[in-house]
Amino acid sequence: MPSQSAVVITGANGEIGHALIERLTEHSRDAVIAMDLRDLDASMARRCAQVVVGDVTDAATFERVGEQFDVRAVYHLAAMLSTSSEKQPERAQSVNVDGTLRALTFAMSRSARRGERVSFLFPSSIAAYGVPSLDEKRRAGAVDESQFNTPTTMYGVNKLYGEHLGRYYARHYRQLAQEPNPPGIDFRSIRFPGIISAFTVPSGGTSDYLPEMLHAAAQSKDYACFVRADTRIPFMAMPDAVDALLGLAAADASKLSSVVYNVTAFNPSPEEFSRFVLRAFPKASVSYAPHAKRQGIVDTWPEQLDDSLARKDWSWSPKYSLERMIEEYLLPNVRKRYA
Ligand code: AKB
Repeated sequence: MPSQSAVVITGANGEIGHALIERLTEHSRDAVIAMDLRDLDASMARRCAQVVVGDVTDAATFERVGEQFDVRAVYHLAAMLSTSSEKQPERAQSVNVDGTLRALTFAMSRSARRGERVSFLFPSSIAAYGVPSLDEKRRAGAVDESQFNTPTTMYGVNKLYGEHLGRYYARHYRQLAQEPNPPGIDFRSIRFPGIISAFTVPSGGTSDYLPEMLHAAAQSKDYACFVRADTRIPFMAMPDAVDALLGLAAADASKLSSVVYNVTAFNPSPEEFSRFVLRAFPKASVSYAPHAKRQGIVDTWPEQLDDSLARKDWSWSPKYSLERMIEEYLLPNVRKRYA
């Protein structure tokens, strides 16, 4: 019988993965099993009970998770982000959809073994939205989970489908089967806005311009922003993103009225964000060289998210306003990092 309570984190080497490993290994008794295509840094690997290096599209990768672990939860973070996915849509389908299917199948099999449901946390994205025009984007303001579910990117299509797949596995799996199903999974997902970390520079995303600007400025470099100065989409600080995942994971199932929740914190334009950044790092500079196609993608993402459902159902609330994130989280940590 498996004995050690554990959580599996796929895509453990990504930005959210590192932050989540740190948080879980400091504040939870669950063993952490990290899974990624690439090996983890020694400092991260040291925190984990097992590191599985492998592709999430391959069932064999999941089969290597130790039998001794009672897998209580899966945080399925592995994904190709929006810009990378547009370069290789077929590979994106494989990683973002087939990989999710593998992770769900793994969670189902572990639920049968433990005789209880396995929690499945899925980060979805603002990319699940596709607002048809800039005019409509401005008119729409804060968008709720049910609006504009017509993404224009492969990544957005994959994320939206991942939400549906999770709902199916949690609520309707093999609904015509005669024999009883395993206890199954408790699927919960969050549509994240752009996320800003003081410790990692993202790559492959289309919301990367604010974190790229910050990290360039902290090294006194010039930054040519790939979207217009007045572009507006929602963002949040990495510690709040991790809090959101853990908060939703811990929420009482009877209070949850949905499997998909928006979360958000603030929505500065690059120009507004650059004022804070350049005040802190006056030797840096920011210019604008919009990339028409990437701009086109960001223009289909809402300018703000309505996260009232998350606030109501599981008391979600971000700790960091824009000003607080800059003063208390970003500046002290990026100064240390590039000192
Ligand atoms: C991306 O830009 O692809 C991601 C996202 C918005 O989910 N950061």
